[in-house]
Amino acid sequence: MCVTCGCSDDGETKITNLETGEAEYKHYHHTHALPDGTVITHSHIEASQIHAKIHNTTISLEQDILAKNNLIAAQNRGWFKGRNILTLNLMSSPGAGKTTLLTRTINDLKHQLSISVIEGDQETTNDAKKIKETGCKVIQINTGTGCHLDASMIDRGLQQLNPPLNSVVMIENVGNLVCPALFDLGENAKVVILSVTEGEDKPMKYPHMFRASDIMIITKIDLLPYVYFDVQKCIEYAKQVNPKIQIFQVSATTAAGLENWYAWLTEKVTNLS
Ligand SMILES: Nc1nc2c(ncn2[C@@H]2O[C@H](COP(=O)(O)OP(=O)(O)OP(=O)(O)O)[C@@H](O)[C@H]2O)c(=O)[nH]1
Ligand SMILES: [Mg+2]
Repeated sequence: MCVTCGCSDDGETKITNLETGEAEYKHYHHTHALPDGTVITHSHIEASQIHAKIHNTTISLEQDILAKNNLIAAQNRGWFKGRNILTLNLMSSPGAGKTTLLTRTINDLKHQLSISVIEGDQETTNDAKKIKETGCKVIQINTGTGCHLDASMIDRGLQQLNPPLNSVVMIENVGNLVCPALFDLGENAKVVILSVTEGEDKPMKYPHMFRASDIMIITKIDLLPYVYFDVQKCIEYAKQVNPKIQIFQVSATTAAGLENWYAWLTEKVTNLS
């Protein structure tokens, strides 16, 4: 269950290795202990049913889910650190431009950085196929009914991806401006991507995502002449919810502003070791 929106991620998750074409399925079973000692083990259970059974222990269930996730995220973080791998968690609403920015970044930096990708979507391997065309290693995680990636999915995905030492792993999260903010994956930094077609008020409306993020990339700036989007106001709103957030303005199609994003990325890789 997602602790943010309550949607069910208790179903089947599929990890497809784009190198081999092999798919691995994992069926999630969750076990929760209630204060009276009762243990609920469930799969394919709707969040509403869980809430009905244990409605006054919802908070401890949320803490249970997040604590378990944080533990695995810490293990992932150690795994990345031991291999000197920089990992970024890219999040945005659906269609903001994550895959387009990723493919452009990989193509532009492929002679400087070794980048592998974990793609997260509810269904299809479309994005992983686009990434594969760049020639880099990629796996696709399909979350089915789930609305975000979690640390255990990344843990299993890494076994398939097997990224090289001293490299970069980019995680494209499921398109969703709410739930992914809550789930630590063991990444070095969270990057929120906001396109100019979404409106400048999004940092105020979805503050958790912008508060959790280290970087905000305002993208599709080539469309600014055609949409009402006040860049300065957007920056102001983002800084209000997160004064430390670092901001880039780019277009993945015209390449405007990409040099600043690339400079940040390469510096981050250099300072990792
Ligand atoms: N004009 C313009 N269009 C862009 C830019 N970046 C992405 N797009 C377009 O926006 C649409 C969505 O881009 P994607 O990269 O698929 O977005 P996404 O965030 O990966 O989408 P999901 O994975 O479905 O959440 C596509 O039609 C892209 O061509 C940009 O910088 N400028
Ligand atoms: Mg995508």
